[in-house]
Amino acid sequence: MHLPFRALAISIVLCGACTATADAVRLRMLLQDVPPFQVGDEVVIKLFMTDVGPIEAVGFQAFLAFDSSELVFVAASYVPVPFGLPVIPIIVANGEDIDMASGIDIAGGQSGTISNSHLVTLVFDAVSEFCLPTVTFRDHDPPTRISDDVGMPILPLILEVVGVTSDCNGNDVEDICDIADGTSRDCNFNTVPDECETLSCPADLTGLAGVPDGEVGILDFLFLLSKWGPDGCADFTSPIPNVPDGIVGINDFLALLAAWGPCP
Ligand SMILES: [Ca+2]
Ligand SMILES: [Ca+2]
Ligand SMILES: [Ca+2]
Ligand SMILES: [Ca+2]
Repeated sequence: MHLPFRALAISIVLCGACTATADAVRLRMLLQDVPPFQVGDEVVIKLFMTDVGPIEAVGFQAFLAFDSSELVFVAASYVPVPFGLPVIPIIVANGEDIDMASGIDIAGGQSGTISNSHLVTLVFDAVSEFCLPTVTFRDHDPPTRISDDVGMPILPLILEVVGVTSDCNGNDVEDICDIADGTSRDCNFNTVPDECETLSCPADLTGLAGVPDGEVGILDFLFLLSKWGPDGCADFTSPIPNVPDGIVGINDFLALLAAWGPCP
């Protein structure tokens, strides 16, 4: 199943005789799966065209590169609307390069568009472990572009590749990946690194479903005992209230007893 994870951040601006990017058109890669990735995982990236106008787009060409130490190319397909006449009919990988180009199908009744459009779906398989896949717009002559009705590039053009979108702890790693690799804890299972949030009921460690249940009781008590020692999710306090100290110990135990009952 592909979840609507949207990742984009790293941008390249292609600009002819222009000075501002306020009216820039964009080609953006959006990751469709939730990172991190393990060997054998499917990695789907969709290429979108957005922010076009007032000049209508009648086609595009894109020259990509991927990291073969992370990914193996599986398949790619054009979306037949708004561009139903591929210039490069079949999208293949040539080494680490992938080329694609398509335009409007005039005979089929298509005309230029300013609509935000999904252009291509790319499918890869992961061949190593990584957080975010490395797929880029590579240098090429002619370059990646969105074209107008006389074949000229519509500029400025911003190229956006998959990048970190959620980094509350500021380590330049996607927070979901921080949690997955153990850099950050997520003891309340909300996919937000715990160091980025203040827990309203820190002694509510678990519940019948294995997640906090709004009550501090026997399940939390037993959970705390099971985690006794270093580096457990039951470490929620220390001699300084509500400041974890890396040890599940007597401070956590006493604070849990003090909080016994429904969460405020
Ligand atoms: Ca992070
Ligand atoms: Ca959390
Ligand atoms: Ca509980
Ligand atoms: Ca503690």
